[in-house]
Amino acid sequence: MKMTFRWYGLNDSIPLSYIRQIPGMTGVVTAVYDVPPGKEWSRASIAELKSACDKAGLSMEVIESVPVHEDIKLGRGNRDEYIEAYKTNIRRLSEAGVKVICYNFMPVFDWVRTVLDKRNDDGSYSLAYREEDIKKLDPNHLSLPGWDESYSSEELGALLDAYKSVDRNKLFENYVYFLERIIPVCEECGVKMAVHPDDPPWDLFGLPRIVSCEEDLDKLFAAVPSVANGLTLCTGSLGAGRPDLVRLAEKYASQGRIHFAHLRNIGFSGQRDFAETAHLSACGSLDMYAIVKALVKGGFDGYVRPDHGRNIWGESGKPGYGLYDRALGAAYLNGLFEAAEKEKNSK
Ligand code: DNO
Repeated sequence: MKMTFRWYGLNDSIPLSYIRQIPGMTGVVTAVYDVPPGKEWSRASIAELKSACDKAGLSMEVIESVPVHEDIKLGRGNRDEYIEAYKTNIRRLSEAGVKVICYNFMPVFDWVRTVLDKRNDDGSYSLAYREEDIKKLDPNHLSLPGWDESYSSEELGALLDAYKSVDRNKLFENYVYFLERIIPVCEECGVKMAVHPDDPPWDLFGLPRIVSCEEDLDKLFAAVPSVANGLTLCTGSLGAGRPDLVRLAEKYASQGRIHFAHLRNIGFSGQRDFAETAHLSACGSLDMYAIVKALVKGGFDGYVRPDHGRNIWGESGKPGYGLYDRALGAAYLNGLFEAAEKEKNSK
């Protein structure tokens, strides 16, 4: 296992030197943030990030994300142009030593929460999701916390309209079309794609989501069997759908499909209501030790990062991405891996 930490590039308020001081930290997970989806990342911007990481003594082997242009998901006529740019990005990133690319295939929205600053009893703040609050929202006039509103309301309306003719099957077809073109490039240059599951793992605002559960993942891997077509096991995202995460972790790890793991805990307060908690098993609904043991048992040897932390100790960090609670998460997860790996090796 290689422990990593998400870092939002040179504008991140958390310096690389702090990240380096977290015990066991080997590298960062980052991206070029100032290029719109579907465009090429210049070699110079990739090199700038890489050289900052090198100087800090941290690797840059995982990119999160190279976003997929909506026209690829919609299967529009000009998708090939965006797919070509994606291939170029894969090649350029591999030249810089990148091994894994985390991305998602969620239409329009990435992760969605209804609250970014839920105050917990201990005075910390967490991200949370309440289905009832989502139902109250008008998708055409959305104001979602954390969503950067990259579209004007006209653009968003047009996009939502365009998706009316894209059902689950069509979206899946478009997904396979994309993978069939990029996976050979990944194989050629030793890069693994690691899809991030839908977060939360159900349809939102009438938009289909097709990477939500075991059945979806099995279908995806059967359609494009190369192991370069792999998974980011995000326990909080997949876990919100209440699958047997322990079984899934072992199953996909033993298939060699898990290239990256986002480990975090959530606490349920209703069937589709949850809040993000501290990483510790006792703080939430997921058994993090059992999940880590299952990963190790399945032979997982990929990258891990502590996912979303709470805001604690007066920090007002980017929601989910402050320093302190993620550092505590990394220390805890390192402990779980040490225990699971030693137990495995002693058998
Ligand atoms: C949220 C993240 C996601 C993830 C993307 C990957 O905190 O886990 O935004 O980076 O879905 O493309």
